[in-house]
Amino acid sequence: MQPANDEIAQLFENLGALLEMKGDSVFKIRAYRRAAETIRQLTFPLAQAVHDGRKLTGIPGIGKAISDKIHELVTTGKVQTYERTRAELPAGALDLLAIPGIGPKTAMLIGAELGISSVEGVEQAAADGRLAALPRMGQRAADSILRHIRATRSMGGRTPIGDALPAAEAVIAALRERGPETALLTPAGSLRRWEETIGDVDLVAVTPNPEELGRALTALPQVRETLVNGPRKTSVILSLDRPSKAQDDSAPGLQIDLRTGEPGAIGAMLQYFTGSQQHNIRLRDFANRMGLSLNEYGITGIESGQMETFADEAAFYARLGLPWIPPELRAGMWELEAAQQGRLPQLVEARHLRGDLHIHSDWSDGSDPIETMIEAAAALGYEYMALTDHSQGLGVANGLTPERLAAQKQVLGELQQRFGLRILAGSEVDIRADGRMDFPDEVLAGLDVVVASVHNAMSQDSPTMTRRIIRAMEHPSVTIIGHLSTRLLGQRPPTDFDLETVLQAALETGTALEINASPARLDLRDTHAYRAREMGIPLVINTDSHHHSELPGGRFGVAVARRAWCEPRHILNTLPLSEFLRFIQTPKPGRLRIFQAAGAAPSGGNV
Ligand code: DGT
Ligand code: CA
Ligand code: CA
Ligand code: ZN
Repeated sequence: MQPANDEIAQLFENLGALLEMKGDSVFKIRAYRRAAETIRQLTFPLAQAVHDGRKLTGIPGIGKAISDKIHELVTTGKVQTYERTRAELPAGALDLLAIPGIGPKTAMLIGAELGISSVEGVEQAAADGRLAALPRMGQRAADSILRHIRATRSMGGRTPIGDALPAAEAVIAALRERGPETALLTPAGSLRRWEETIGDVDLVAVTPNPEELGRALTALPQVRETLVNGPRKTSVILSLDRPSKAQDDSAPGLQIDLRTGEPGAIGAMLQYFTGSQQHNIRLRDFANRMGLSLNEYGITGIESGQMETFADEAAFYARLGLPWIPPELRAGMWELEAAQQGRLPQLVEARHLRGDLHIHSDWSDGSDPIETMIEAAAALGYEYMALTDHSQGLGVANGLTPERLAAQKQVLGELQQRFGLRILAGSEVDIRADGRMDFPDEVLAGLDVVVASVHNAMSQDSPTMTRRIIRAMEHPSVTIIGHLSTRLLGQRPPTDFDLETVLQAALETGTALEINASPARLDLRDTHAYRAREMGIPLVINTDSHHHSELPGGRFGVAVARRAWCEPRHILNTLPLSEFLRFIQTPKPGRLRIFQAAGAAPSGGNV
């Protein structure tokens, strides 16, 4: 069994933490953390790259020492340095790090002095006074750790962006209404970067009355607990009233960190708290080489000691000789090189979408009549849409028989008379366990758009699932593969398949891949979409709407596409109607040329 990228990343993350406990060199520690971040974002399996003899040292954050350790892990299953370091430290010390407010030094202290190796043990020690009695700890710190343990437990970890963003938007709207005047009040952190899950929501504000803004936040009805209420920073825990099923362990909550800054200096603050941490670290190294140092207040000349402040982010980046970098790209990967070389993409935006090709009605498992869904698409100004109710095999979803599908086509024809947007007849057809389609070929041939999706037998092994998906792609009538991995964020893991082989088949067969924008799915995920885009595969941003209110939800899919560095030319449903029709009416795989003629030739990888 080859270690997956996530496992390799975790090893480096742990190694960094262990070295920090030992008080090792900060540079070494930082290098391991950086490597972990990078490896999590790679779009190819690292173990495979080692087997193929590919050079790893060109990857950002992977130098000789780390590359050697990856080789060691892949070839021997172990990293000696890691095993040795772990043996030197108290058992369970790594687990304690998962508690917010406990850093490596404290974890070490608790393990060594109290012999505690679990979160429950720390909670107990915090409650009975042993924790407060530790050297350099004290009652306040111990209380804060206890509060954090309890808050984290009731929050159950990270929150899917589909829950965090609406909650943050509601807070912003309420503060605008009830708080003091704000010249700026905007998300920062992972939310502004549109990460798929959010640890906590960071807000950055400019206001003449910071204390009042902080108080207004703590007074909102959805706030359950106040962690900090200081002059520059307020932290609270929100109750989430519409939690996704991802976190049903107990009452879910979401932490909000609100920070305020001066109007003339907010550029640096917004930049700093937008992160990512890895982006900031790389940017700081870049600035250091120019003789400049960065912090959340401004940019300081290392020799002169003079600090300059910036009213917005563009001015901040400009001082470093860089164009403004969209937050979605600030991952600490390739964005700095691209910015320096003037190669930043002109990212796709929601306004570029001209159609939605995955929409359900109450004919299958949607909750609205066809007409309501069409009206919602028309209201977004779309030029086209495909109605794609489920096929017969999906009994639970009231899938259509060929007869009902034919009747539905009739209805669509009649409705077309009343609408300006082009209504395409489609279906979301099950890919059966063996890769066959759930409708006969002649039925499929009569449809404009076929979205083929896996909905059952999701635990097949990788070779079987890979063959199954490829067989679906080889079908001449299959336009798009829907939600490729079938994952549900926080609820269902992705299926096992060989990404590179599947992507190659999509390219060879001229089959488009869906970026399913439903915030419960986000499937393709960002890194997979990144690879597909590099290869020149047509990508489609679909909402998979089951209710008319979901049609504007395309923004979550647009965010995935942006994190994958997609421009409009990489997204099939940004094509005008006439070109889109030409695409679907040209037989596979030749239709790929129509897409690529619109500008999306393969761009070649970075690695
Ligand atoms: P999250 O909350 O886990 O989803 O992820 P973020 O990125 O929102 O992280 P958070 O809330 O801890 O911090 C917000 C931003 O503040 C982060 O993206 C970068 C910046 N930041 C925080 N701590 C550090 C740090 O120790 N060093 C640097 N360079 N930046 C930091
Ligand atoms: Ca955050
Ligand atoms: Ca935060
Ligand atoms: Zn589906």
